[in-house]
Amino acid sequence: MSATGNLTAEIEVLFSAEERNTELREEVRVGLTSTPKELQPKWFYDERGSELFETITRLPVYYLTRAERSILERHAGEIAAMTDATTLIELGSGTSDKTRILLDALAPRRFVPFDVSEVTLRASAQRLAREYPDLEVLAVVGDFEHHLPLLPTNGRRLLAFLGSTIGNLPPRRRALFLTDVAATLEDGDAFLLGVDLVKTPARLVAAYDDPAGVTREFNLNVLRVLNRELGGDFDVSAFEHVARWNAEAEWMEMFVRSLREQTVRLNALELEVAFDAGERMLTEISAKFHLRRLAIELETAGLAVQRWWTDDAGDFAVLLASATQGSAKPRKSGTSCSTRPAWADMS
Ligand code: AVJ
Repeated sequence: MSATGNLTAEIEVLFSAEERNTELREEVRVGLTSTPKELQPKWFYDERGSELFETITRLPVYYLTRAERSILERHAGEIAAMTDATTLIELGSGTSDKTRILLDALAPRRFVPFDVSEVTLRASAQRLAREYPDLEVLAVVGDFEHHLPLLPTNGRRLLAFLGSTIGNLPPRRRALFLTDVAATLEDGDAFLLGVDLVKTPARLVAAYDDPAGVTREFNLNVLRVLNRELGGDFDVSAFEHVARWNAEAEWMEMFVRSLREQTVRLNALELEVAFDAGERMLTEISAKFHLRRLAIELETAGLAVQRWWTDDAGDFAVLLASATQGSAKPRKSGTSCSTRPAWADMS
């Protein structure tokens, strides 16, 4: 335990502004020239997008955050006892709101919030470092589909991925991600996953199309991100928000739909994109799960579910898993691998 409090957070940038811009350009070019058109949901989260998402989490119709929080409040003690982790890593931590429940129960030595959005991450990491003076806060700017192998490895780790963010990944990418998680876990480490469950379409659609129009703003904000970052000239008022349940795939889909025939220019890409009247561009999928099927998916990826909990209504679930026997790597001894950043094996 440190006698002097640690009031500042350290920030490690794995996903630099330059890499991020390169990825943004490549993904937007591919997405806007595909049929049907699509954008990756990670581009929602500029400062305004992160704020809008925060507002969504407080909407009466958006039950996900409240349901997950109630599970964590009820079972954080049990999770702490089962994992005994000294490092809490949170993927896609955003404002690290629900994290406080885990931090209070686990009382880890170190917290590693990990997110693509550098602005949000800096602010929340700084706030947490001040609130928990004995906690070492090492914020990491990264993309969870690329940078898991670069996470710090010392001590027993609890890797948390909450909020049903995993639902943003289509099945193949989800399987790859889970395999990555299993490969990252060392003996004694654990994975805590929050997932939204399949329920009546009416409630799902309501959660993604709120009467106050916050989700609409959140969705259309991605066009403003493209305008600013790629010199685009999207007329945001010429698009509308669409949320629908895809019953076959069992995921929510969000689109922006062009209200008229129009051409949009993206100067940074030297690209002109034509939209038909009524044409939809996919901006997000949010998969909903069945617990038993998900447990099998985890197992296929090399993760064994130890326990799961749901809220009283059965809307949302939190699962605790570890790497399957034999697939978990033995803990590293003192030597550090050269592909890891220096801090990865520091205590
Ligand atoms: C942060 C990806 C979990 O899919 O529910 C909220 C984002 N989109 N409203 C979700 C979101 C529309 C959210 N995730």
